[in-house]
Amino acid sequence: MAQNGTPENGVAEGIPALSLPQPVTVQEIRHVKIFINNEWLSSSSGKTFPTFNPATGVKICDVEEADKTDVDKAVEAAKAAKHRSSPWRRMDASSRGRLLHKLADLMERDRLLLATLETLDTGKPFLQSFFIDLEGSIKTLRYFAGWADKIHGKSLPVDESFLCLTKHEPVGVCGAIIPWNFPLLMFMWKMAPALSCGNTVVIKPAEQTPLTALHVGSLIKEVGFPPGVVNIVPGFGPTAGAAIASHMDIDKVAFTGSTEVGQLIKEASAKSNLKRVTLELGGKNPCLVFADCDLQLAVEETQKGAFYNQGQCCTAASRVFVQESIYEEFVRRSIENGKNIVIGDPLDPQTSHGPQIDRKQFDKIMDLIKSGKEEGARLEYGGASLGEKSLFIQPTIFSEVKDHMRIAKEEIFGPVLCIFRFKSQQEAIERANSSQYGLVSAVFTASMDRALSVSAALETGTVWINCYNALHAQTPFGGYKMSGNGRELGEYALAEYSEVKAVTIKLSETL
Ligand code: TXE
Repeated sequence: MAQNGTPENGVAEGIPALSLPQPVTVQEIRHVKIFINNEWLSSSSGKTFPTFNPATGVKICDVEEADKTDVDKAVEAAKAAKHRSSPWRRMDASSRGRLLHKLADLMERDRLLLATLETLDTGKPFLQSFFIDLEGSIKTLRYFAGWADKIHGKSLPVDESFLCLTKHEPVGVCGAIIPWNFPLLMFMWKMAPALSCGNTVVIKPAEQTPLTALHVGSLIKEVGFPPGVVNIVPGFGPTAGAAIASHMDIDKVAFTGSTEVGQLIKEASAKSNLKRVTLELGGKNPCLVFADCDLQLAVEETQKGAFYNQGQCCTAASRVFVQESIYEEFVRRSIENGKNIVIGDPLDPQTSHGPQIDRKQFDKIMDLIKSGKEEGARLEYGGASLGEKSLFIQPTIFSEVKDHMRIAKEEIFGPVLCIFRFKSQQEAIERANSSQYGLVSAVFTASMDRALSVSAALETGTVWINCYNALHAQTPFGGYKMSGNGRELGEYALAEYSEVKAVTIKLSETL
């Protein structure tokens, strides 16, 4: 996820390790409680849950476990904070923007600590946390801070003697349910536009990775957001998450996670109060590599796309279609390139590949790798786990993958590069589109004509041309088909967090 084009897969060549940012030593995790009304609360049930370091299996700390009762409290706080007469709603739009900028400043100040916490909790390599997750989070905040006082309606020419004005108003209380693969970044993708538009939020981090969100809670308080504007309820999906999805006083929910849970969220919305829903779900993202491309660039970008964050990305380059005449060379170079990946302790800045998030994901990936071998794909590289109990999986490359195989159809969400063979452009487009998903795709070619006509034919919310994972705060992100509904980031995101009110005035006199 290059939210700004910094080193993605590890250490920039030639930079001595010591000049790189270094993780800080974390003696004690300070924020482990539920954050409501700018206060730290224990759970109503008295329960806590542990969070683990996936690189070592060692417990980091226990966190207070929010359930429905705590979600109700958080919603109560968020509802009061969005009331028409509340300090938040009466605040100038430009002051709202200033608070978001201040939050970005504090995240800059705590950047090393936040990157360290993110790495401890997720297992992602430290430099990726620092350069991608933190940079992307801060940029997202600043981008939406800039929008806060530029959100406005129109005056419309209408029939007869009327004047119609549109106004953009906040939706109200916005729920956010966050996954574990980009805990801080996904939090910012949802919170920043919500606050920019004047909403209040109740967010549930993933149960595997609550720590950076809770640290941000402390920064929200320090910045001086009015109480109740941001509330954080760490807990589990079927309890705290489901309570958000079906809450009668939550006006909108934004979810990133599995397609199955996305369907549950929509159903819960329909059965409760028809809250607005945006969903960012799975992908089975095709890359089309044409014979006229810059081959080395295509090898490196598709591989980064497949292995970045240990493959735990909705944008993972999971179906790489390579034109027949360059196929063997592409596979050969992919294997060579794979050898540069450094597997190790995610806190070591030299490491470019860490562990998977948990046992459930590890087992799912290993099962899919096994199915690839059994169904006749050729295992070219990797394919094994490292150590008995560890969650590390070698970057894995399969060639001769066929469309009917499980690894060609299911979201693997692990470090597995699947290379397919194609003959003609038309065939490649049809196979790329024959998926229930439609999140992102990529085209590698020297011909801009081809790139543009192929990108027009691809049924995905994003098409990258001669690049991969090029995400920016200014650019809308979201999926076609079962990859989701709605768009995050960019100006388009503002529409997801605003209601449009049409005010029509009868003119008594026309001159
Ligand atoms: O996802 P879940 P899991 C995909 C990926 C992965 C698979 C399963 O293929 O292998 O999903 O991962 C909350 N009501 N992605 O099981 O369960 C949960 O607590 C409300 C793609 O981790 O969807 C967490 O906060 N919420 C993806 C969030 O949903 C519920 C990122 C995501 O968890 C809930 C993650 C419920 N009933 C996984 N059940 C992406 N698009 O990037 C769970 N949750």
